[in-house]
Amino acid sequence: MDSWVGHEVPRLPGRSEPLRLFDSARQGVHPTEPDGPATMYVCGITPYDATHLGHAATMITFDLAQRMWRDAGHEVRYVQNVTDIDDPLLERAERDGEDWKVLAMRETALFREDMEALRIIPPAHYVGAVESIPEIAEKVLVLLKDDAAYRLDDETGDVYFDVSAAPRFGYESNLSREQMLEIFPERGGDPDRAGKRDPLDPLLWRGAREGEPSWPGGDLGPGRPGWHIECAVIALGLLGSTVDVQGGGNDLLFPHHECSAAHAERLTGEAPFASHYVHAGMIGLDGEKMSKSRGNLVFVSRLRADRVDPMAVRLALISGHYRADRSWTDDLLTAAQERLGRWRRAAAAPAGPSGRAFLAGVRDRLTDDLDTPGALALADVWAEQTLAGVVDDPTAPPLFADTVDALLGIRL
Ligand code: 5CA
Ligand code: ZN
Repeated sequence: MDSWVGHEVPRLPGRSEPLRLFDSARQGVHPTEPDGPATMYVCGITPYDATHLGHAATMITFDLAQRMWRDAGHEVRYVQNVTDIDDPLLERAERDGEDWKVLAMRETALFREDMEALRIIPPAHYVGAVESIPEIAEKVLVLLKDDAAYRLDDETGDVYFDVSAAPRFGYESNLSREQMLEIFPERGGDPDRAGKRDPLDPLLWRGAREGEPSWPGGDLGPGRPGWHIECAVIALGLLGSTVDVQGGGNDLLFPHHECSAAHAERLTGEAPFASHYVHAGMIGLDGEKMSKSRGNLVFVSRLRADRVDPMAVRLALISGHYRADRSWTDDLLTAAQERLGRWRRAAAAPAGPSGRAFLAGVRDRLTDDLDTPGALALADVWAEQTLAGVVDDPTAPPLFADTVDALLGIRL
């Protein structure tokens, strides 16, 4: 499907050092080491509601990674999916008496507009689950033939992955079996389904049901794909057998990323599927996770409709570190609006303290696991000194503006 439209990214003098990121599997910060182009797969939206600030924060996180890789001289191959067929989408369409396809198209279109407004560099491939179904069905058949999957012994046609076919299962999330069993049903899993070999076995293919959309699955029979295999197959098809980064919010740590890695590794024989599993913290409102099911959402499109500058929204979201679960508040937005105003006034000044030193400082902070609070603090100091009239370098204000544009995605 179509991605969104990108913006020109200013080129900066010099290069940054290799980007270091926290890998959930190894539980530590490690350098990314792209071999040729940097490859990244990010788990995108399930389009049954508008983009909220949590989605936006996660997309901004991986946008920053892409910006740092580019700044280090890498070509970036970035793929993002849209889960445009899944239970939550069908349930919402049913509740609202709407066609699920129309709902998905509308919310995906709104997401694209939000991403453009937030100056997120578009992925090279923006891929729907629906358009990937033939490829997914083919890979499920491969897993079946390989004895890594099995058909339930009933009339449903449902196919499950056998987690015993993944000897390292659990390495990505570092959870104990007890913890996995607790989380699995909260995140779409069905541990109590009769006939499964292991309660943790995830669904690969859901056989056609009366009243539900289904697609021909060849030898699999008609049905639709499970969630984790969707991301594994899309990533493998477009990025090769391993990726530098698999990304998403930390709600995807388990079972989603654990299972998609297990599927991918079984299909390719190569492990780990991702060199870095990178997880963004949850954005909450008033101390609660922002989620469609809780109904406590702040939509990017709503803020845009209220004429809030998207750059202030972006700045507010990156004022905290990407890995921290954090809350959206009115004060956070007000502070970002004031900060943006100060930076804009400073960028318009005739001169300021060294732009090169500022650029080096921002590169240093962002290559260190995307330390945006550190980078923002440097920009605050630079702006403060400029506005106080520490007149020095006339090339500094344009370089300041280019640096925050290219590396932080904030257009002044
Ligand atoms: N379609 C699947 C991924 S394959 C999905 O999780 N969709 S989603 O619409 O629920 O979320 C889209 C992306 O935003 C995911 O990466 C998810 O981890 C992230 N996300 C969801 N809620 C939040 C939140 N409150 N804060 C931060 N990120 C979030
Ligand atoms: Zn995913």
